[in-house]
Amino acid sequence: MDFIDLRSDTVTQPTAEMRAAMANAIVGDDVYGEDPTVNRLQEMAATLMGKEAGLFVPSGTMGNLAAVLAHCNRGDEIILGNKSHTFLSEAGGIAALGGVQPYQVPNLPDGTLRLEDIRAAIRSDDPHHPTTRLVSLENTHNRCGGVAIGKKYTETVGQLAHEHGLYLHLDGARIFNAATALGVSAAELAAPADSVTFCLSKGLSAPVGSVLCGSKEFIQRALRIRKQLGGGMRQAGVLAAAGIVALETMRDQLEQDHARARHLARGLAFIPGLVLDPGTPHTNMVFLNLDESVSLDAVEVEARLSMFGVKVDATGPRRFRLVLHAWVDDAGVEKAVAAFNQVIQEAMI
Ligand code: TLP
Repeated sequence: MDFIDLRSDTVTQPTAEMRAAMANAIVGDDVYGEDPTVNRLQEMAATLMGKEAGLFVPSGTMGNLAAVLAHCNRGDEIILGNKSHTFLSEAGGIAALGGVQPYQVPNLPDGTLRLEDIRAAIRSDDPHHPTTRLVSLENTHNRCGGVAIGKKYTETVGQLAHEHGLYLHLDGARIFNAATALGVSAAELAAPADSVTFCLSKGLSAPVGSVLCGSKEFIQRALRIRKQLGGGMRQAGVLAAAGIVALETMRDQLEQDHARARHLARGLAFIPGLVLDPGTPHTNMVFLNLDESVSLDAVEVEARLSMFGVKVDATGPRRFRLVLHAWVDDAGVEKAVAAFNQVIQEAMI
């Protein structure tokens, strides 16, 4: 069966053009800095982010981890949202591998952190305290509905951080979705941040990889940390080649994904028993809950939908996140709505 896979945009596969570029990539040993394709991707990425330099890493998780470790010493503290991916879904790497303590402040529904909460979290200079070193934001914000965060807010947080001698990191895994939704460039969104990670292997459909960008001096430090983490890859140009095609050809696709997310939300909104989050979708993610009239929980609904060829991820006992991407077309959206309709109707009390 051909599945419609709405679990994540990480399930996207390389396009034919990417596969051709991978097969023909000119490569070298990237640990020696000699892979021309990796170097080209890093330059492209840095330009798109408005930063001096870029570093190709195997994953968004390693990009964020290398950034935190390059900014912080052991025993330092990072201020980040309690719904941030780095806090919730990166296996505690910053603490386990970097000795960096996370200070979580509540994420508001729009993905932001209250400025007064950030201010209150900054430690005074006291030998009892860890040293606050870094603030981290996420854009788009995954757990907060895939919401895009405006550049004004990021500028304000950047200013606040810098006034206190702190750095600002941006987990921009889906920064191109944010840029598309807001009608600004990714570089504008990343400008206030000292470092930014973005992913090639989500909506941009590359098979592997993310790029961490920042100043030359920062990237030099991150390069050593990537090596410590075992992320120094050799002929990585075969992967970077797909990343270059992703940046060249897939950014325009994101608008289409957002339109399909709206289309999906409109279809699901008519199904009794489903309650969509207010304002969803902000970008390529639709969030919804099952109300009490549905006799099944989310895991049971997930299992039944899969029998109709629709894969979804239950993100709570009665909650779903549905993610649109280049591998779901209009017919896929219709198929998903029809499958939900059938499964939910059969489960009405
Ligand atoms: N997110 C994945 C899962 O881990 C939840 C997904 O399906 O959305 N930052 C953000 C905001 C992310 O959403 C993700 C991946 C990452 C970082 C990590 O990227 P990878 O998976 O490449 O390590």
